[in-house]
Amino acid sequence: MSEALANLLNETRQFPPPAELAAAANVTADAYIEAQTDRLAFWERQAGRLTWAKQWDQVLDWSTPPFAKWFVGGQLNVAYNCLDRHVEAGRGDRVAIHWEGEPGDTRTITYADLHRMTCQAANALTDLGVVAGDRVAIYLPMIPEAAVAMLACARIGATHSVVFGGFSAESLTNRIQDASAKVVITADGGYRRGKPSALKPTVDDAVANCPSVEHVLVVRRTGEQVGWSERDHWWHETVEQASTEHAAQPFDAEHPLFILYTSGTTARPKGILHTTGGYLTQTSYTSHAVFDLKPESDVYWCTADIGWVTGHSYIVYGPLSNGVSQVMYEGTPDTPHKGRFWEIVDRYGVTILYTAPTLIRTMMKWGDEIPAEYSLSTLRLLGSVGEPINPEAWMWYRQHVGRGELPIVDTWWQTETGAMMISPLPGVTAAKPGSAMTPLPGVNADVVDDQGQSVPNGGGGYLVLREPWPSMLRTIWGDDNRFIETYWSRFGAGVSGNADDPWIYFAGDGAKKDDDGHLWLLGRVDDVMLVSGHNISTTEVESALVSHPSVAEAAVVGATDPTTGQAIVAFAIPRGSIDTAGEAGEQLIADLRNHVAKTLGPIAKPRQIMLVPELPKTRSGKIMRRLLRDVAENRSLGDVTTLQDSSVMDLIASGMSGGK
Ligand code: 6R9
Repeated sequence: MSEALANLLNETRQFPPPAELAAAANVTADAYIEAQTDRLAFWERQAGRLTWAKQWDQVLDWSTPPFAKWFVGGQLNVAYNCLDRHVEAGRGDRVAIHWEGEPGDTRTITYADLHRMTCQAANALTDLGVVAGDRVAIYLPMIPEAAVAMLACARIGATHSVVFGGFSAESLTNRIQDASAKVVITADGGYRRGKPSALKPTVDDAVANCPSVEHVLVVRRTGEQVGWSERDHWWHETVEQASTEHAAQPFDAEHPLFILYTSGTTARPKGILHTTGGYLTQTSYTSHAVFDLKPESDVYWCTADIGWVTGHSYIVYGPLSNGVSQVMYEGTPDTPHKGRFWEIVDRYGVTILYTAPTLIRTMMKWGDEIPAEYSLSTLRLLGSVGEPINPEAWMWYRQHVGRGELPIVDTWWQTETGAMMISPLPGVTAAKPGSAMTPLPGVNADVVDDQGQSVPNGGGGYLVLREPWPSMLRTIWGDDNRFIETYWSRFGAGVSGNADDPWIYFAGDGAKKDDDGHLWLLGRVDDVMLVSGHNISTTEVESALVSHPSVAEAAVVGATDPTTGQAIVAFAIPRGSIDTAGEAGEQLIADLRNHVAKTLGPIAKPRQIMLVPELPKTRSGKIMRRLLRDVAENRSLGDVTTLQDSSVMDLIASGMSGGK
């Protein structure tokens, strides 16, 4: 990484917060000072934003690293904090969820409604024999019952494991088996791209190989015919008939809240385990601080799927624990038309929008004129998560969605971190396009070299976390050794074996510090290319391509090359109106290669660029570079079940003829 190119560090644009937002912001620059003065006291105060049934005795127990315990001895109920306390405070009539189905059907669910629905589900699960500590798998579309199912598990102390609705029967089987889930909650199906998309048949196939599963609860969403067996129960015949009264029992701060398997860009999925008190403390605090949530007036919308950690932390637990109103949307952004998101923003008066770079780049590709047809005047804050956001995509987001004036919070975090770790504070930070800027108050992040030494400003290396944080993963479900090996054995005490050394968490991402010490994320270190002895980050070449006016989105991989070791192969999606037929395409490819060479230096000039209509992505929107490497090296494709749309690979393969 030390030789990584320095192009992004040339980014000099910087946008201070709007004065009005800064003046009324929930969190000011004092938070950094408070956290620096006494980090544990800072987190203790944030824990105090929640309602605890029993106060903790100790903030952090780090006596057996890397196994942390936060708020030791404390007890609370997560669902109580997300629902009951708002209702008890007289805010039951506030809308919790403005839900919109893909076909256009809508539901308005208040906090009191959500509380009743959750109590019913908690009672129904209890009737099915689920007790605290049991695991429940959730395989649902983006319908309110997904949030209800999660909250009901939390309410009775069952550990949920949400599996993306897009995963295959085999992936579902693996996840159910790994956690020995007792119950599966699913639906007949959901709506995607204008038509019903079945889920129940996948569950039937999966459960056939899962002896641990005693019951399957099925929400009726599409009304399509489904197969039925003795262990199946309709949600409307059980949950919706159950009592709406349920007293939430408090659970220990370290009680397991959920398992979530990390996104399928790597081989064997890891069951990331999160617990109760620390997780809720940090998701709740970061929602308050980074989104500047004003529950009495804001309408918040996170476009993530609930099957992704972003849906867990920033649809369910963070926003609901703060008592804000939010939008939840079932479907895809281009059904029935490409302005669907903007229509939703205007319809519900969305004030805060949290989405992913992949979506922003897709919107860029569709063209500026689409958001221009909508008012978008209620928006006051924009967020991004999931991948590095290229500076040009950041600028487009600010210009075409944010009226050229809204702050953007680029939030870096992982399934493993549970909550945001690095991000601007919207009322404080003068953000730079493409940079996640600084660790949040109470978070100790750094960039280190191969030897684990902190790099100076201007240097690059590996992103690490130097101190435990409240919402950190506690282990990999059933595999403490893999937990230690994966995250704690690259730097620090986990390698040296010296108990005096600090334990250092290795995030797996490359990063840089610019001359001001601001952080730039460079993608997964596995994706860094080695070209003629130079380390080049895929993110930087991608950003260079996206900075060309004809390119909306790009993915870059290193393909084995007999002369250079690895060679840079790029896949680029042209913007909407660009002509790519015949010679025009050849010319564009030549221009792009030169553009990269000019922006980054000749060493970064791609050997080959292919113009493609789509890129393969996981359901959480991350580009699957492993597959693209296979395409670039002409290997067979392996398992593509996690792809958003596997027909994409055919398209890419047919675009292979595109010139060198
Ligand atoms: C929340 C989430 C984690 C990985 C992470 C990094 C990438 C996420 C990012 C970002 C640059 C950001 N990532 N946010 N990279 N800037 N703002 O995405 O969790 O699905 O576990 O992925 O995503 O590579 O290590 P998860």
